[in-house]
Amino acid sequence: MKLNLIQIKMFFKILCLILFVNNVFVFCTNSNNNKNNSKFLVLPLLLQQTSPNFKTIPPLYKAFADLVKEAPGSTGEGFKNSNLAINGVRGNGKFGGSTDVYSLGTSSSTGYIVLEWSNRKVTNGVGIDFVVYENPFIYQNNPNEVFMEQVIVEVSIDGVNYCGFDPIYTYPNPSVYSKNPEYWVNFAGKNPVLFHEENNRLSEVELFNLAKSGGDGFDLDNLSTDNTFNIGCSVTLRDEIKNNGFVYLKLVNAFTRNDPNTGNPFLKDPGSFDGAPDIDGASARYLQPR
Ligand SMILES: [Ca+2]
Ligand SMILES: [Ca+2]
Ligand SMILES: [Ca+2]
Repeated sequence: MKLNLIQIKMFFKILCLILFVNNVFVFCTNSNNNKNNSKFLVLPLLLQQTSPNFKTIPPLYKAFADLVKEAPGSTGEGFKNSNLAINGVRGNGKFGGSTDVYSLGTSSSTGYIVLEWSNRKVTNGVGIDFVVYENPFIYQNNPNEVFMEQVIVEVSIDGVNYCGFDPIYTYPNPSVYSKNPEYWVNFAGKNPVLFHEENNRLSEVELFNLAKSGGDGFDLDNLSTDNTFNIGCSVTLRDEIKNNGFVYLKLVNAFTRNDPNTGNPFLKDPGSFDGAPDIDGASARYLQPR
């Protein structure tokens, strides 16, 4: 069978995710962690699961973003099907990544997706206001070592001008990658996803208790006026979003942007296959008609 590049990439991504679900470490991780891997033991499982049956039904929860405004990297196939970012969230727990995900592109022209909530806007209430679900997972029971593919999160009213949350990589040597999520401040793609639309259902209140649901929560009270990435932010826009809500949620592959501390792209886990974040979905706690 002839495989094109995307199919080959998808195969390896599925392979990594499936093996990670079983807490087995293979070539898609940093080789330093591979010393005790037993990848051959899981090949029967792999053969059963290399063709995941992606669910395309709408999510049962109204809190989830349900429209894709932009997904320039989407081909509609496999992990490149942007509908997987609005079809419900199917997390795989602390030690495994969901496969119900849209994988962002790796260039600035393909490495993002813009989601919205049909006919509604997300407003600022008490505490976190929305949650982003990527598919990170903990390495070998150590919560300070997480396999992450970081996401820069921005919000907009008009789909043109955005404000973000001032993402900062704070590791003392910014040229060295850290697997510890505490150094990746204000990024998404850090907290494993526990919620699963069918297998770990939660009330809509529990959905915004991150200890129960997982995912990365953001509070519009923390919205920044920073315009480092030339995204159109201003004090006026920041305040308008804080007071009246936003319509569009933009999720950007972090390494398609430069870290202001180094002038080079934000780092990615050297063990990642392509470093591209995988978006399972997004939910909003406070929704109002537009
Ligand atoms: Ca809030
Ligand atoms: Ca990922
Ligand atoms: Ca999904």
